[in-house]
Amino acid sequence: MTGELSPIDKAKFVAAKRAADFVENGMRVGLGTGSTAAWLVRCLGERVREEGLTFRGVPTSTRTAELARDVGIEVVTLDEARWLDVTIDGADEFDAELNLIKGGGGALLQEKIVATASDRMIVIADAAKEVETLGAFPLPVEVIPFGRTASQALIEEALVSMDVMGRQTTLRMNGDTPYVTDEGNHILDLHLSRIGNARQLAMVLNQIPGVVENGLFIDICDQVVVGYGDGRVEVR
Ligand code: ABF
Repeated sequence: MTGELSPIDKAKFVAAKRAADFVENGMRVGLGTGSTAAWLVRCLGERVREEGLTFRGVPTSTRTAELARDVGIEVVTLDEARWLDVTIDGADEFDAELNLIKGGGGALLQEKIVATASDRMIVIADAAKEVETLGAFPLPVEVIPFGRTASQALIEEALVSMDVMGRQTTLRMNGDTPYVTDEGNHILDLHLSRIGNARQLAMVLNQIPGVVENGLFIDICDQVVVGYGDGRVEVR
């Protein structure tokens, strides 16, 4: 399944493989999106095929749903599962309090809904994702297409009033057209460099009309499985 991996892919793989061992028969499991989560889905598929592991997976994107079905995982919707035992997902950044920036992969809305409908959320990440203060990674904010420029202006105004460092906001593109999420929305990336008060920023952003959700995951993650390029894994 792995072949010859680069150190970064090895780090993602070993974190994902360790986290896959947390899944037990009969569980309902949220399946994240992104390259690290894709390793998780493949590892779980291997356990289904080789050990006869039985569980139901709730994917957080159409990409993950496709991969999960391909590797033999039983896929159900969140409404069918109702509540989840655990969600395992990647992240763009995590800090010492296990707060996160997510959404670089464009799936933050379903990821947040699924993670908050779970008893436990576990992040799998390579060690480069750890930061002292969140914000070097552009913060994704999902907005509805209607009146997007008005929402963008209000976000910029909010950033000024909060005295956040770096206030540039850019519309995520897919070639010549705006990137469209699974929910038919657009994504604004906020280039902030450092987020002093992530909790407050998350609340302020979600008050702005047109904003559907932001990529700050505060007090949602319970555990991080960190992988290193030499194959070591740490569970925190
Ligand atoms: C998802 O995938 C996202 O929330 C995050 O943006 C991204 C991480 O991607 P990767 O695992 O490819 O680094 O988990």
